[in-house]
Amino acid sequence: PLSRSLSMTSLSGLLPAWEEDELPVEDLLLFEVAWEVTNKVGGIYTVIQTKAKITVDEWGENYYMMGPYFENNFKTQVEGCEPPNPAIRKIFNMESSNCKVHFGRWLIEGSPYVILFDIGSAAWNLDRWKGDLWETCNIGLPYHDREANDSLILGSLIAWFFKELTDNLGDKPNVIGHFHEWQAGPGLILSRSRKIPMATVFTTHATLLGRYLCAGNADFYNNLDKFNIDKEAGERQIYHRYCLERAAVHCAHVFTTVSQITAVEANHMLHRKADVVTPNGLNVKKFSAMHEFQNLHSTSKARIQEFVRGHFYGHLDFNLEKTLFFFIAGRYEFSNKGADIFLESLSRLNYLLRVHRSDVTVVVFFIMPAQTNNFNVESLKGQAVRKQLWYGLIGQIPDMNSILDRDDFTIMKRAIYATQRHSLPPVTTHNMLDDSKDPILSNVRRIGLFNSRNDRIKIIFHPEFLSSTSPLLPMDYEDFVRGCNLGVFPSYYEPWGYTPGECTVMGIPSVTTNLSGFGCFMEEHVSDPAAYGIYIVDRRFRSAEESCNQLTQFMFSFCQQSRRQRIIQRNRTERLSDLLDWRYLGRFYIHARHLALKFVITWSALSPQTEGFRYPRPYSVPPSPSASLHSTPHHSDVEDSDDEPYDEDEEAERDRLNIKAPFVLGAVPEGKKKQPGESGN
Ligand code: G6P
Ligand code: 1S3
Repeated sequence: PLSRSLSMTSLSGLLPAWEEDELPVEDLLLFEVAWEVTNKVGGIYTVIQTKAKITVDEWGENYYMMGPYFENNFKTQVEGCEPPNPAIRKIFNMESSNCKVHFGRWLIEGSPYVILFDIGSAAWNLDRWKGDLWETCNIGLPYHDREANDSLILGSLIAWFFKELTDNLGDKPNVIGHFHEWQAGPGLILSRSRKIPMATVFTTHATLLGRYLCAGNADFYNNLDKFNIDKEAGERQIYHRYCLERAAVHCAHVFTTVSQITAVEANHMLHRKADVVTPNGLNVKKFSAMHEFQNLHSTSKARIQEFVRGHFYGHLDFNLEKTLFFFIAGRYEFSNKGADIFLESLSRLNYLLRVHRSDVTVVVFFIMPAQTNNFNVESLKGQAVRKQLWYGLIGQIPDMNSILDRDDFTIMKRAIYATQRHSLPPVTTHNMLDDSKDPILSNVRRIGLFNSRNDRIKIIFHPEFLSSTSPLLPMDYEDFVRGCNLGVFPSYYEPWGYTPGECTVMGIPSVTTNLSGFGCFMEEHVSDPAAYGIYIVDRRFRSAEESCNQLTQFMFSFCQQSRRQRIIQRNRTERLSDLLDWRYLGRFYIHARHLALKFVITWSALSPQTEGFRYPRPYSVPPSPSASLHSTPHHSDVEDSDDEPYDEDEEAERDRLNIKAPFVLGAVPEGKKKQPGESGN
């Protein structure tokens, strides 16, 4: 049977019981519409791709995703098949030469059904559909905006599909359409204006104006209520897109955003309060052995060390055992992603480590794609020298009886000469197309961190996403993250931000901010986030200067931890994974669907309670209690011995026991319990 009720207790010992009436999903069809279905462009792809499994678990054959058709994506990611549902099959059978629609299973976990519309095949209708849109809501799309035009073609096809479907279905079952982001907006606007009987949800993952205004260096959060939004949109030539976005938001039965902070932003930029906040989750994979992720850290770290040996050949005068790896990764939006304050803080951290005569070195990776002209010779040479040394000298153990052979001396001399170098190890691994104007490189020049011997901070800018087939750093992103010690994401504009969450589920501590959805979520739900390896920089109530100092302090105290403290902290970080698991966060989507359904059918199901909860401070005290501060890992005067026995299971168990008691989701005070449908409406 398709009816299922979720009992969260059965999913994780940490998660509280959650009562919900069964949703008779056999009477419903759920369609999720997004431009990024089978089409990786940005963060929305991660949302729908990772969420698929739990949605299919709940909805089975009644769940469909819809988006644009791209031949290559279809060939590589989708297994074509016939629609099993007769009402949908009927539409496919009647499909005329008007447009091409493709059906299949997306080959990801959960294997959801996908319905993909060939935009090109229907483009000849564009002018007519533009006219329809204008007639319906007075929004005109300029001919040169390809993205907006494509979104209208997709939307018109989707509205047509829903009309046919609901006609075929008659009274039952009912249809829910969940639309993501402005590109899916036209489908929602047209379906509602044509009064198609269906429940609709619209989720925004950022607002168009928010992104534009922040990228333009506006003091965004202090002026949210002061912007003349129509004027701002017009000046940026995005007025029509902004109209589509705003119309979709107001047409939807239920409006959701990915975080509280984006809800506030949307209220100002789009003039509607979010009904539900639907935080982004991940498909968390738990290892059967508890220490597995620590071992993975170790093996991945060894691979990064190998790369660093090559990159710094001739200058490897720092101890790799005392070297930490930090990184920032993501879209190259220099100030939105906080690369600006990160660099400034690194310069201050360098100073602090030097004046404290620290023996710790930090190698910092910037993984942000920029325009390049392949790897640079110096970086490739570094790796070649490392391999030559390894295979030439260490790879083959020399025969002691013939060690004085002339050939051996020659090989040794050549290897040693090869390690001599007259230039500093390069900051960037690639030839940059715009080296002189590149914001990261310009700031590196300003702060003077050129990988010189005296600096404790070394910088490596890898302006391309990582790949396991790279000749330079052959690791995929996940392995790379596992091998690092700290992810640093001090974003200014970040509606959610998956990067620190991805670190968390791999047990890697990270820095985020209280301007990112993820940071606010952690601040709200975890009592002492830093103790769990989530450092939240205050970029909301502090000046840039103060935020820089705070970030510097976070990184400095991280550098002062012993290895043992880092291991403990990683264990704690990993324990927060449950909080980010779709099996838990999926409930907010369920809640949004319930609310939407109430608009179109009489519905007696209880809405799930999604009231607040908090992870308590970890119970266990740090192993080196030299400071009497609370449990945030801190430096001990005497470095812990790395060999000291340490029972991770015991520590985990103590934390677990402690978490259980105060961790009550939906603990609404008596008499204040919400009635079905009350929440958010
Ligand atoms: C994991 C491994 C340990 C290793 C440690 C390195 O915990 O199980 O064997 O020593 O990682 O940690 P670090 O924080 O120094 O990278
Ligand atoms: C958006 O993608 P972005 O990186 O352009 O949506 C993501 C998924 O909801 C979100 O994590 C991110 O903060 C937004 O910015």
